[in-house]
Amino acid sequence: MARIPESELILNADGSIYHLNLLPEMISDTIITVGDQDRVALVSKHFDSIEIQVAKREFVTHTGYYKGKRISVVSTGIGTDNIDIVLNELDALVNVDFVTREPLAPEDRISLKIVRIGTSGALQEDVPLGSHLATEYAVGLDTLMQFYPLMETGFETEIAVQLQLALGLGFLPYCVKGSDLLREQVAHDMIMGNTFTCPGFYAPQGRLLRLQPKIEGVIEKLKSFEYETIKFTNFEMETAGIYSLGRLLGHDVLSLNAIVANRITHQFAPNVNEIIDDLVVKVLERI
Ligand code: R1P
Ligand code: URA
Repeated sequence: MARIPESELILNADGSIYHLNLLPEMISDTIITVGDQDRVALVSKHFDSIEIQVAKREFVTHTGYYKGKRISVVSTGIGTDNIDIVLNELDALVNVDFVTREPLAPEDRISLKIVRIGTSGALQEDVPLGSHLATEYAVGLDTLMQFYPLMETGFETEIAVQLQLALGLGFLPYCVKGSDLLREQVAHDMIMGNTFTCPGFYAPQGRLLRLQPKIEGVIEKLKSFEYETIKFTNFEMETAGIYSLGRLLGHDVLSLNAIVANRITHQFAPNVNEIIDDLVVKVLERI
């Protein structure tokens, strides 16, 4: 295996990885990600004990025990550019030897279980505020997968191609399905949906404050987009990046969405923290 140079696998003076500031022994194989760093403590407050608390920039990590299970909670900040950092660094923590700087042999590699708990806006009238939605297919409307050799199934590629046509995009989006096993284990009683991961909160999600979105009627186009049995239920900003890098790196990934806005009925939930807390407890019990 080739040694990874200092400029590629960047380690801090204490040996921790560059952005997450973590040493390999500081994380569990079971990881919950949240977007907002202040939500890390809202998850770890349910732990019986907290063993590790580390913070750098928007990346806050708490590792501890919940009913005997060792779990890490990591904040990602917003967007798939941050997901690129978090997923690659979490993977390096378990699948690269930091002393020799060599990737582990395939038979020694660890597959992480990664569950995103995030907020999301609904794109269909019948996805109510306060509901919990598990993403089956995610479409990335960002360009992260222009830079990785993601292997998509024919079905996934066709969804991406049809969506490019429907929106008149100058680039091909990407489409990727998450882990069936993890979805069944953790989300069996949640709404099953398909998610658009957007490279922004405003025009990319059809929001108009003072700037007119360039794609006319984008909400209506996304709401009514259909390919075979697939319709899309919600918007957010990380899932497709997590699902793609999970597939590329060999980790088991699931994105769970607390629905806090409905873009069709124009409602926003007054009790976001409550909706998330209910989801957190479900995940901690089932993960
Ligand atoms: C936008 O407000 C943020 O909320 C959603 C989006 O994906 C984006 O990160 O998720 P989080 O609540 O997990 O941050
Ligand atoms: N997060 C998003 O990205 N969009 C929403 O509408 C709500 C939360």
